[in-house]
Amino acid sequence: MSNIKKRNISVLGPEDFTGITLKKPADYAAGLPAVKVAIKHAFKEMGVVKSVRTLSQMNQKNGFDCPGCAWPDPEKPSKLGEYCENGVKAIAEEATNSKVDREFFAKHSVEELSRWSDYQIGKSGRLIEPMILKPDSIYYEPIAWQQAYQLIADELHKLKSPDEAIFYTSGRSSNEAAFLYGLFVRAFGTNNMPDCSNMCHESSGVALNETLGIGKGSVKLEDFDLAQVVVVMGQNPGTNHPRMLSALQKCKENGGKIISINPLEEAGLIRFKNPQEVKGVLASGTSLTDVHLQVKINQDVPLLKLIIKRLATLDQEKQDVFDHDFIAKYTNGYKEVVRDLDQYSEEELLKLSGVDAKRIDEAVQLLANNDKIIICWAMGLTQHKNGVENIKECVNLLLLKGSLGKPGAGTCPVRGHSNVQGDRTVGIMHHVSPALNTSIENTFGFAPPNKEGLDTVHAIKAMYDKKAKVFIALGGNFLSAASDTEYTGRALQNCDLTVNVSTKLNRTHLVTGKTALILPTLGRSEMDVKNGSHRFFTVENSMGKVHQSKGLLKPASEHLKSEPEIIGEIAETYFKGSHSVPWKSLSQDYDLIRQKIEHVIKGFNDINNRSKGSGFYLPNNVRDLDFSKLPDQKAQFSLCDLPKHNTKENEFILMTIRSHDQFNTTIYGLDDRYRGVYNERRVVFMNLKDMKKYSLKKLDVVNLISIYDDTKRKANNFLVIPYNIPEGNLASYFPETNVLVPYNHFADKSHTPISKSIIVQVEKA
Ligand SMILES: Nc1nc2c(c(=O)[nH]1)N[C@H]1C(S)=C(S)[C@@H](COP(=O)(O)OP(=O)(O)OC[C@H]3O[C@@H](n4cnc5c(=O)[nH]c(N)nc54)[C@H](O)[C@@H]3O)O[C@H]1N2
Ligand SMILES: Nc1nc2c(c(=O)[nH]1)N[C@H]1C(S)=C(S)[C@@H](COP(=O)(O)OP(=O)(O)OC[C@H]3O[C@@H](n4cnc5c(=O)[nH]c(N)nc54)[C@H](O)[C@@H]3O)O[C@H]1N2
Ligand SMILES: [Mo]
Repeated sequence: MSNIKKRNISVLGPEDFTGITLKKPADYAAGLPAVKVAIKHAFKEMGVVKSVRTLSQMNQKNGFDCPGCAWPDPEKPSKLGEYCENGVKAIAEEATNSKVDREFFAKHSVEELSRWSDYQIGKSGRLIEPMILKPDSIYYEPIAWQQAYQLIADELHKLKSPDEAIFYTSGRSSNEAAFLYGLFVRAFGTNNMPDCSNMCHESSGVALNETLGIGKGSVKLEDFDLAQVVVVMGQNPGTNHPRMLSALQKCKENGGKIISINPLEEAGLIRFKNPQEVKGVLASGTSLTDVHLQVKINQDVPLLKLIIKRLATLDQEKQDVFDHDFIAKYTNGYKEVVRDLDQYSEEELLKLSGVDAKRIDEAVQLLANNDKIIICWAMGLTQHKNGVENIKECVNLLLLKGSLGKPGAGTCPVRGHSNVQGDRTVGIMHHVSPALNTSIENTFGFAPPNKEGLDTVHAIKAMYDKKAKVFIALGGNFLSAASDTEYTGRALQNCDLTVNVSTKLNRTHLVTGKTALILPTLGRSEMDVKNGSHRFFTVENSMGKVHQSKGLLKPASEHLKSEPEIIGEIAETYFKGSHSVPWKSLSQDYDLIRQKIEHVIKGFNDINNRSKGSGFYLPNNVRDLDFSKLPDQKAQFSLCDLPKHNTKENEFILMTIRSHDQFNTTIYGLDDRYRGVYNERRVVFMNLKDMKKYSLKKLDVVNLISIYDDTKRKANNFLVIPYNIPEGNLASYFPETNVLVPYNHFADKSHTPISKSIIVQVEKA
């Protein structure tokens, strides 16, 4: 095979500017501009008629679940339809009228396409037929479905060990697809199931499992109506979970208070004009944040320790600040956690946090006087070396206040992808679960492997080291989402075969193994009809509720297959029709898959019926204050160390965040309206004092450089934007900055890449 011509692929893509305009950052979210922008995106991608039809069916009880995020739907969706600006963008992106057909691929080689920006690549349109990139070619060409399945089966059979294959999942897949996929991967013989959540909420899962016995949050949507204090940490709901703002609005209207903890003052947390109410469009809206703690990047642990220390002092005086009955009855480690605080001085913690002392007083007062407290968080806490400890410190606070297992209180890790939580629940996991394995064996008659599989960062290393040779992805955009773009690119290029089951074209289709396959699949909004039956599937939202989703739009092409069908056919072909699992019938009849899910996974009984309407909640031990699975049958306090960075004089800490116009690696547009940046993504937000220190002016061009283990990584061409961000901190968008994140630096225990605290230097270009 050594005479194969090497493709001349650009792994990173272009680094050019697109023509920036700057405005003042916004001081409210949504309102009329959101409606206008949503309509613009919808009409541009889908045309007027399809837009109206599509949006009226989104998040309604008989329609489809918004692919935008995992925030739950209210019991009574609004008459205007329950969606938000960014949900509309997500759906417009999927239901676009543009198509990537065989003529497109005949015209544009992968070499050429790899020089397009993610924005251009995504805007090409929907994938509509299976395509193959042969080893000696730079052009994708059509392939029949059955031939594609056969090729995959042959490559899998060629491997020396099942552990030489990697099976990635992104969180858009339904419970049914994910269950079948996990089943096939285990039947094939490996647990190599890296998942987008490895880069996302894995730190939450680990921390919550160890402290509370379940890797999910405990609150329900209605708890926001009752909460006295909601803390929103390391999360930008105005952009990433806009429908959460309605819940915060309700909390405020009921007298609740909001504390936001974030290095940035995000518009969505300042004020909200609810676009689904007339007054929200016309009037001044609801002010949300009562206390903003402008913490330095990754200094949440010192900040929380300071708050807890202050609360402990107050509790010593009055004995009623902490919930001592709750602590005695339900928890382990209280004394140690309080004693541990003695080693820190308040001055030291305050200085590390970077927060104004007066604001901390206000937050302490709110937390001292109330006990219906919800803590919400997302990537600002999880994507650090100490991501797991960040969350454990939040749990400490909730345990001290007895803010768990009662109305208006609890943990709220706000999930990313619309079914990332469900995929995990039904078995997408690189760890071995003995209970799940036994259950699978009893139901299907084969024994799943008992060896731990590879997560995302270790899967990349295995491919780089040529220990894994086949990469299969059920959704996602592995290359752009993962850390260390150049290293990950090489890893994928080292594979013999890379396969992507996808809706839209992305970079992972262009930076490939020797042979590559694109298998186009139905999107969530599309009608899935087989043998005259209009099939539905189920998803689980961020609060553990399972419900149905039924696509209603005409599919982008008649050649598309559903994810379960594709998985079932691969399995059927691989096992040549002789295996204890009836792959083909499962892949055609989702009711049969659901029956099996019911057998194998706890809490899904009578799923076919119960998932109708608003659906049903899965069991959650924290809601019941049942900690029987944990040591001493108690919830666990944790001793968390302070994060260490040892930055040198000329180094910054960089967080890589989302603009308002993207969904992860899908770039909807080039504006970040709330932060006042238009028509440009290659920007870096910097404190004015730092700009002066380094003699930088607004819109100066700089390169960002990270150095880890003597390896220098560089991202070129970023425009400096003066911004209200703590000194020594920087913010920039991903995926452009993923080239800076070292593949081998990740959170302890959860292995989540350190995408929110990368040490960088800034050089003038
Ligand atoms: N429209 C849209 N919706 C999305 C997505 C999208 O890309 N676009 N992505 C989906 C996915 S997969 C996910 S996981 C979620 C992501 O949702 P978010 O986590 O809200 O997304 P990020 O843009 O990464 O924002 C991180 C926030 O944390 C803050 N932050 C960064 N570092 C720190 C820190 O050290 N401490 C504190 N306290 N704050 C910090 C940043 O300033 C920013 O406000 O959204 C989901 N929904
Ligand atoms: N530096 C940095 N890196 C990050 C992050 C960060 O904050 N900073 N965030 C991380 C996070 S939180 C996450 S979750 C990951 C995201 O990682 P991924 O989930 O891998 O990436 P996405 O961009 O969401 O994937 C988009 C692609 O999914 C495909 N797709 C969309 N809908 C469907 C569907 O219904 N079925 C199928 N089969 N395919 C579909 C489309 O082809 C689209 O191109 O990125 C991570 N990477
Ligand atoms: Mo995510």
